[in-house]
Amino acid sequence: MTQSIDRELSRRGFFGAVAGAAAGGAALTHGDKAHAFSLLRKDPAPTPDRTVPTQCEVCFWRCGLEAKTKGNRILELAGHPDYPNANGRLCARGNAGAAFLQDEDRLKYPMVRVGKRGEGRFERVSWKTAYATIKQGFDRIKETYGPQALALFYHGASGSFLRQMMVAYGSPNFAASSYAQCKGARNVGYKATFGTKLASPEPLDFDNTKCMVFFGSHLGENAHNSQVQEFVEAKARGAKLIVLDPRFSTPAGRADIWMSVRPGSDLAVILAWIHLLIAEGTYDKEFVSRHCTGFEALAAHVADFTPDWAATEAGVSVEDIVAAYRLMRDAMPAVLVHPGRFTAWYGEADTQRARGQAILTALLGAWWRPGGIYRTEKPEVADFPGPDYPDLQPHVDQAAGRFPLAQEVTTTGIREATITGTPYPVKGWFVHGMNMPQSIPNFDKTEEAIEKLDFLVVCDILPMAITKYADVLLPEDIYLERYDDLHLGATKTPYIGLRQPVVKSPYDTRPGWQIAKELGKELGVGDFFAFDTFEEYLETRLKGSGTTLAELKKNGIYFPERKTPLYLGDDEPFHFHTPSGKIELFSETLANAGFDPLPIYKPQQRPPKGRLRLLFGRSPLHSFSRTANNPILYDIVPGNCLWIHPKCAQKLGLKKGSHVVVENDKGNKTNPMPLKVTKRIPEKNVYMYHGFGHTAEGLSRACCAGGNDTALIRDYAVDPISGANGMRTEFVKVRPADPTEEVYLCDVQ
Ligand SMILES: Nc1nc2c(c(=O)[nH]1)N[C@H]1C(S)=C(S)[C@@H](COP(=O)(O)OP(=O)(O)OC[C@H]3O[C@@H](n4cnc5c(=O)[nH]c(N)nc54)[C@H](O)[C@@H]3O)O[C@H]1N2
Ligand SMILES: Nc1nc2c(c(=O)[nH]1)N[C@H]1C(S)=C(S)[C@@H](COP(=O)(O)OP(=O)(O)OC[C@H]3O[C@@H](n4cnc5c(=O)[nH]c(N)nc54)[C@H](O)[C@@H]3O)O[C@H]1N2
Ligand code: SF4
Ligand SMILES: [Mo]
Repeated sequence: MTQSIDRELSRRGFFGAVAGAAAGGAALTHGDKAHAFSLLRKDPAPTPDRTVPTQCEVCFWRCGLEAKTKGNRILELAGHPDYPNANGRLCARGNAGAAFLQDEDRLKYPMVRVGKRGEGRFERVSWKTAYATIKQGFDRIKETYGPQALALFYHGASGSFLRQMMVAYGSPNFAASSYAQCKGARNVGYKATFGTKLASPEPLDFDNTKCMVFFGSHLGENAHNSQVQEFVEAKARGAKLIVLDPRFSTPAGRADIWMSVRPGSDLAVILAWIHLLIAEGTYDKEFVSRHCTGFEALAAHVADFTPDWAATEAGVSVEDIVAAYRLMRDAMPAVLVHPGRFTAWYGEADTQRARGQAILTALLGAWWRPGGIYRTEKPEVADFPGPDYPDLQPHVDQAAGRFPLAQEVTTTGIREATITGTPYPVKGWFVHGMNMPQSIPNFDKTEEAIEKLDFLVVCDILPMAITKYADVLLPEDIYLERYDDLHLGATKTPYIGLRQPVVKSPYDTRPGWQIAKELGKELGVGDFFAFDTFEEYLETRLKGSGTTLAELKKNGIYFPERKTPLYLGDDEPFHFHTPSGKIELFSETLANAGFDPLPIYKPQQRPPKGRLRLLFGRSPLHSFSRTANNPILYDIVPGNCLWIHPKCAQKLGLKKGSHVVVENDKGNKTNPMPLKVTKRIPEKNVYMYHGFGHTAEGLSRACCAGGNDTALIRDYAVDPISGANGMRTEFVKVRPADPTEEVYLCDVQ
């Protein structure tokens, strides 16, 4: 079966894997999996009585959608036609979002712990009791250790109100997994070069590009909706595609040049391209002389980084390196060097690689130029009036003097402080929308930190693994049941978007804003949420914006006039937010902080004998660990397989379709997983989709299905520059599953 899927993927490519499913759920409604959709739709299909525009949050692309409803039931979710991040389509995950409402495993009411922490025994309480219990726990910590001893882990739109609440209460420690475990290194590398971090969606000018360069960025498996659509369109228009990926990924299958680079060697190839642009004098001289500094130093730095050298380092051919260079040269400045998103690969090397990508972009003259990276503008709306926030203590990373260029606090930094008590004790956590056992590496450390806590609050929608450690467990409304704060979109056309309730929660759940407001009042910071209704809050913020809440509720989105040009003007003198005011090829910011000011390539350790490098990526039909239990998505992709090269499989005596266990040297292992033997993954590496192998028994579908990549990642590499956690550093063993071990059947992916 795995093989037929292989064929299916290569035949249909990303159209099949993602965009086909994006076309209004066709893959779900008309395919042989139509039974899954019957969860939502009964025959004969009822006629909707309302269409409500709102936003998806099955991932953080926040696509605009239109929900067709009847009574308190969702009949269909479809892409909003006006939203630039949706273009009238949702990805398969977005289509399946309504199934979260049907999930009987949901958290239904607030609970407090009754057994020992971690035992997972709870009893139902009222919201009032839950708040009072949190107040007691938090106030005790604040009085004994100060407010900095409290920390918030958060990910997702509604977390912003909890952040406000925690900051108002005096905590400087709030961290999202989207920084240290995702795009931290990229943002630091780009900011050091251009003075600005990249927006989400990434400002990629697919409409005008002539050549695209991807490092990883497995679009089509990574299902960021409009980015996949725009990529597909650019390709169809004839734009060239260069893909660096050890694995034959979905875009690799569509590339003009695919280089199966040795993991962690991308920067060697980038340096060779920079070398060629300078040695052959083909870089954009005008752009560089007008906007950049440090060219001489860069030229000296790359003098020895020839294509021959890079080919040996990366394990690719000189011809491919040179041919790719020529494609870029012929297309410049309309070259889209994808900056990447999940860049938590190898630690310091990740900031260095991001610098390399940024410098390459600058030499091609592709920064804020058509066909490269465009300039973003966020629409402005009013703040809701409130008191001044208190002065905050330095957060744990600042107080410890680490990660001088970090743009956010690191999750693992807070965890470290919780374990060691330095630079100061951290005794209370609020975890919102983050399933730490699966998103933060080295769960033993997380568990050790949790044991040291005086108090832990978890707010989630499902009984995920993290919830069993809670002292107080708060159930949030699902995104289709709630308002969130205004969404200020920074695409080519800046926009103000609204998430609004489509249906009412049938349970005793509440939205994040309400939890922050009510709990904030209990904690003595209610003045920060001085609105009676959320509509009042939104209306106040929209004053002077050009639209009103009534309009937004009807249309879902509003486009204020763009004030800044999309591209750099030819004669425009521009002051970049770097120390020199220029694009810094030689980074003063890095030099001043004691780091390499020019991108330094250091080869990664190769797998020792008998070990394979663990690589991982996205299932097109799942988001991280959060969708594994979604009834529809589970039905289609219930778990993951382990990808292995035929030669490695043969050496290990492993057969296609058999079940294997993946282990690290520290005693961590996966559940038995079906083996996918494929040349799409090079020798010495194995690959799996992230987000499976749940251990939470409350997940009636997802529990135990598949392997958990995060469980294997213990020795991650901390980037001293950005604080990000490189997670592709683990070497593993693969063995046949013991015949007595319970296996699950998975016929796909
Ligand atoms: N379906 C779906 N889509 C998603 C998400 C999701 O959960 N589900 N999550 C979204 C989020 S938040 C993020 S951050 C992105 C993540 O997605 P990306 O930003 O695209 O992640 P990458 O790590 O760039 O891409 C994974 C690819 O990197 C390859 N790779 C491994 N090692 C190397 C290497 O050393 N060099 C190179 N060049 N390639 C390598 C792997 O083989 C794999 O094909 O996806 C987003 N889109
Ligand atoms: N090993 C490994 N680790 C990774 C990655 C990887 O590829 N491999 N990817 C990294 C990346 S790129 C990212 S961005 C992060 C993502 O990290 P996380 O955001 O932590 O991802 P999830 O594992 O999906 O956990 C999300 C949690 O939020 C809950 N949730 C979902 N919706 C809501 C809601 O509306 N309200 C509340 N309160 N809770 C909700 C879910 O039930 C789940 O418990 O993970 C990072 N960690
Ligand atoms: S990309 Fe898919 S899952 Fe993510 S917000 Fe858009 S429709 Fe939802
Ligand atoms: Mo991410």
